[in-house]
Amino acid sequence: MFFGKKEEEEIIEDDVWHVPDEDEWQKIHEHFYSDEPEEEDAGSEDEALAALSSTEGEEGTGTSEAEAVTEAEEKPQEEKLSFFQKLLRGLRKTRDNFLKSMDYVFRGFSDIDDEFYEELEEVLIMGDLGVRTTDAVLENLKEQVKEQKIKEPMACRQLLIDNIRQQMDIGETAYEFEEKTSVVLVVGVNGVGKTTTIGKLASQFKKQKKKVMVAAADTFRAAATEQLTEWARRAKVDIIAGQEGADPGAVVYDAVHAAKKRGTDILLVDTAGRLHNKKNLMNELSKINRIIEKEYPEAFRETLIVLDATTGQNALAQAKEFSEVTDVSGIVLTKMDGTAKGGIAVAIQGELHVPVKYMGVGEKIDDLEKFNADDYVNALFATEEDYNA
Ligand SMILES: Nc1nc2c(ncn2[C@@H]2O[C@H](COP(=O)(O)OP(=O)(O)OP(=O)(O)O)[C@@H](O)[C@H]2O)c(=O)[nH]1
Ligand SMILES: [Mg+2]
Repeated sequence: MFFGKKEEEEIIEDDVWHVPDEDEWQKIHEHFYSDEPEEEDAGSEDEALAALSSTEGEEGTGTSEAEAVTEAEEKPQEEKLSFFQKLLRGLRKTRDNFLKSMDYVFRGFSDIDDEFYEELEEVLIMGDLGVRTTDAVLENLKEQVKEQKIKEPMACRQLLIDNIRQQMDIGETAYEFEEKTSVVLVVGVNGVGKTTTIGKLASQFKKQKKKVMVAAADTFRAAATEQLTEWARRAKVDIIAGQEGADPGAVVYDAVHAAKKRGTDILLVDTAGRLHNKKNLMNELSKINRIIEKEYPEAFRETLIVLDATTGQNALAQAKEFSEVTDVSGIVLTKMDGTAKGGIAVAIQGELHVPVKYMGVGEKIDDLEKFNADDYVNALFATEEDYNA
């Protein structure tokens, strides 16, 4: 069977489905035609299809497939993992790559010489720690090796780990917004996981008995509002949305007033990741910011930038660009499951000094964890026993 033009037309004719956009087609295509071995996650096929289900309006006219998926998703996950286990699972690829090549260097050299440091530098850069962070880590390490007169490469392994930990140390991460009446603006380029993260956050806050509202200020694509509506339904929270092409500022205005009226604790605002050009995108964010400041000055403000960990150094560049136009107060690193570029978390905290506050470890509603730099470093250098435990 080929999922080509003919089927596309049939799907479009059937009003249960909306027209899949490029990403969705790609997802379907990858799913059905990928040569990769099947993932363990049996729900993913239905999820790919559920992503296409139309759920316009508050009544939720989802298809039966979508409902089945939602029900499955709402069931508590069979396997309850501890935070550290989830972290270990998420960082497996990063750790495998990173630690193996690092230990290869430690074992492969009998002296601490320039060549040893060069090899180590390469490993850190390949692990996506970034040039600046790598330089800082190695500089400290060299000093300590000199001071402590260390001769054995293996003896500086722990020092290296401690230095990486130190790079990530930017003080206690504050989650003040979770306890206040707040507006959380979620920004980032397209496809990084903004909408998914909002769904996950909404669900977590709702479970903590908070009054949560989401605002679909990504009006650039029709599917964006539908997608957020589906997440709002799963998380059982209120949603404020406009028509496709509506002014995102107007949606935010409505949402802010609705939030005030309904006594909402946390308003999560989804924004467009793709606009005609960067200038438009940045102007739109400034406008949204002005509206929130003017209409809701008493609200606590949080701006989370969502970054896709699989993009490595690009993620760092995106964070820098957004920081130029808006006050970014925290970072959400998504897709930490299955990436070998998890080292980017070190580069981000080390260079930007903005805390990574959450980390996405999968596509499901519960796959979002608060980020803890210490646990992260421990997971990155965890032993095989930790993994097999
Ligand atoms: N594996 C994995 N996939 C994720 C994670 N977070 C999001 N995704 C997937 O990434 C894709 C894009 O997520 P969205 O939430 O639509 O991203 P977005 O930033 O809202 O995208 P635009 O609205 O197009 O700008 C979806 O297929 C999500 O399921 C994560 O932590 N892990
Ligand atoms: Mg989105």
